[in-house]
Amino acid sequence: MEQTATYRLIVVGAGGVGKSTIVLQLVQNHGGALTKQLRIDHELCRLDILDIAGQAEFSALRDQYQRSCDGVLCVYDMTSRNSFDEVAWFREGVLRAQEDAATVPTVLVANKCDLADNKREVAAQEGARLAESWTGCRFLESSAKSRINIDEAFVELVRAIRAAPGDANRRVPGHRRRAKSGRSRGCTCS
Ligand SMILES: Nc1nc2c(ncn2[C@@H]2O[C@H](COP(=O)(O)OP(=O)(O)OP(=O)(O)O)[C@@H](O)[C@H]2O)c(=O)[nH]1
Ligand SMILES: [Mg+2]
Repeated sequence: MEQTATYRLIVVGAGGVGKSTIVLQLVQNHGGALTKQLRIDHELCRLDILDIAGQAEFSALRDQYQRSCDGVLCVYDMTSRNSFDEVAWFREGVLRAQEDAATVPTVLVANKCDLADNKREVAAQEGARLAESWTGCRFLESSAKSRINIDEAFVELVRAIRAAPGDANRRVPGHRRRAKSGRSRGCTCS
C-alpha cells in the first residue's frame, strides 16, 4: 500500500490578508486545523493546516503548530503596506518557536492580486526581494477570490519541505524519498 507523508503547515500573516479564504479555497472546509490529501509530483501526502487569526491571542494549538510545523505559508495583502511590513515578524515567530531555527520551509504569498490594478501598495519586486532573503523561499502573487495561485502556493510549499534536509517524510517511518528527476509537475486534489 502506498504510504502517505503528513506535512504540518501553518498559515501566518496580518489580520484580513486572506489566510482563511486561501485555506478554504484549498480544502473547502471550516474549523481550526484542516486536512487535505493531495498528490503532488506523483507522491501522495496529507496536509494538516493550521489557519490562525492575524490578531490571535495566545493559543495552545498555535503554539504547538509553530513549534512542530514543517512549512509556513506567509501571507500578506498586496493592497496593504502594513501587512507586508508585518509578514516577516510572523515568520520569525515560527523560527523562535522552533528553538531559534535558522530557517523553515516557507512560501511567501502576496494575496488579493485581483485588486492590483487600482489598489496595489506593494510591488511584486518587493515581495520577491523579501522571499530571496529567506533561504529557498518561493514567492507567488495570489487571489483567493479568483482562485489564482492557491494550489500552486501549497504545491511549492510541499516541494520546499521535500527538498529540505531532514524533511518531514520522517513522519512516515521507512518512507523513501524518490529521486527528484523526471517528476512531472502539478497536483491532483482528492
Ligand atoms: N478581493 C479579494 N478579497 C479577498 C481575497 N482573499 C480574501 N479576501 C477578503 O478579505 C477579507 C479577509 O479575508 P480572511 O480570509 O478572513 O482574512 P484572514 O487573513 O483569515 O483574517 P484574520 O483571520 O482576521 O487574520 C474577506 O472579506 C475576504 O473575502 C482576495 O484574494 N481578493
Ligand atoms: Mg482568518
